[in-house]
Amino acid sequence: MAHLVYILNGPNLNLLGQREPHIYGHETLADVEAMCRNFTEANGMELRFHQSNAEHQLIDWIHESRGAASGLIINPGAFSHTSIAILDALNACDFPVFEVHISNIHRRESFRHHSYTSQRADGIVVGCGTQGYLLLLERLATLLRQS
Ligand code: CA2
Repeated sequence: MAHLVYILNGPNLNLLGQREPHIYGHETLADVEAMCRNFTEANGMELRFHQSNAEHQLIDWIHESRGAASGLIINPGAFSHTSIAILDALNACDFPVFEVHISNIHRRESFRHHSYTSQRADGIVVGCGTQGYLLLLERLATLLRQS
């Protein structure tokens, strides 16, 4: 059976490609989804790709992934810096969890330097643009091949 992978995106990531291209680039979230889908289809994986501006919705998707998914990649957006609730939900997942940030949060405002959700992440990619999603899918595919 194909491994199921969740990719979750937090608040304001629906605006990707529409504003602040100097920080987030020109690609839209639909472009990111298409890129991820190409990868998962080519590697025999199934993908659920979601975005929400609501903390509870992200938590519900994390709960849904439990018992169903083989791995999860999350860009929690600004919730990384605020949400113990999302960290608690991720802590209830027993498969590989990865965190991605399009921008280099460590080179930005100090309030972006700390991420609660990173405490659960098995790996983190920051500052590699939208390619970070693909780098983490590669990592997940490697881990799943080894398991
Ligand atoms: O670099 C990232 O991926 C972030 O998770 C993006 C978040 C930000 O709050 C985090 O600190 C780092 C912001 C989401 C994107 O917001 C946009 C706002 C306007 C135009 C385009 C995107």
